[in-house]
Amino acid sequence: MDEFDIERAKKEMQPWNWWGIPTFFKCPWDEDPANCDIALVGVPHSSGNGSTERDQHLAPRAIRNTSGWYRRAHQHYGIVPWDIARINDLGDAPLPEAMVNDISVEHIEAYFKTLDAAGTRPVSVGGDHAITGPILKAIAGAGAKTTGGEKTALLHFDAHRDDYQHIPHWLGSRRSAAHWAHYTVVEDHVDPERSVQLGMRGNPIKPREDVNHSILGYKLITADDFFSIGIEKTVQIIRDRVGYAPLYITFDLDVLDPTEAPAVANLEPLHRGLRAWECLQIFHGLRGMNIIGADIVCMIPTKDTAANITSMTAMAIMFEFIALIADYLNSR
Ligand SMILES: [Mn+2]
Repeated sequence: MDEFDIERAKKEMQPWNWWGIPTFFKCPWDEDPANCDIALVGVPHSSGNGSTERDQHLAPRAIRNTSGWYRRAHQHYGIVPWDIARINDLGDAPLPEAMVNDISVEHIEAYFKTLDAAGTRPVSVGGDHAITGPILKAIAGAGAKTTGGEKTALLHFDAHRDDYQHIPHWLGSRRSAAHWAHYTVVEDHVDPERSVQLGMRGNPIKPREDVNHSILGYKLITADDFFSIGIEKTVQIIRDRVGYAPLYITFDLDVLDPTEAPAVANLEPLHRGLRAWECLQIFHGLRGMNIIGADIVCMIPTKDTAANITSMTAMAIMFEFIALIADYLNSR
């Protein structure tokens, strides 16, 4: 046997899922946001939603594990994201007071401000939906470098509206997973006139007056609306509404039908949810848009199937967001 070149062998092994350290998509681990165009970030935060099980902080670890399988080219766009953009795993947002939601959201905001200052675009894995408020505050609105101080458009996939201005607190949290879609509008980080909430369904805790519209100004496309108007019309509504504004995407996995994503925090059974492939068609319809960041939230890996289907679906969605941003950056 010739001399074994160990360093070369390590490079050859690097793409294989079961070999080495499981970073997101086996990207380099580099905590400096200045070193990447797209920042893959875990936000292991679980104290923003006390209405259900709280193992949502375990999702970044689960998706790091499954995503190694999926370091792929994007066939539909004809790109290899890892080759056309600098994409690193930055690790996790530090949460030294993880049990206290309203302090943790401030820590999340401070962390994401370092990404904003570096000019990188985050694709994050929660955590519960309380993480989206501080991310939006850090990267959009007055003082944000990412949007040049402008508000962002928001595309919000969810079974729930998370806009509970009429609930003063959620088990003590005032910036919870149920409040973020409200306070980011009234504090001028999100422009509701350019934003869409998509996929809402099921029964609320109390009957709402504004069942088919948003008094905050969002365009609301309920799951039933979506099933009647279809994918193409939905994409057209989103593109017309967002226009050339910067766009942030937040994806609560409970928008998916529970048959495809069982391991989520607030399951909505009986009422039909979106299929993963329908979401995929919508993502493809967003190609070319100025997507400044995205997150995937509300996964509880301890409830997943033996085949980790929710984790696999979540990481495939994460890949789509990475590909959309890499493709946009590459086409500028
Ligand atoms: Mn939800």
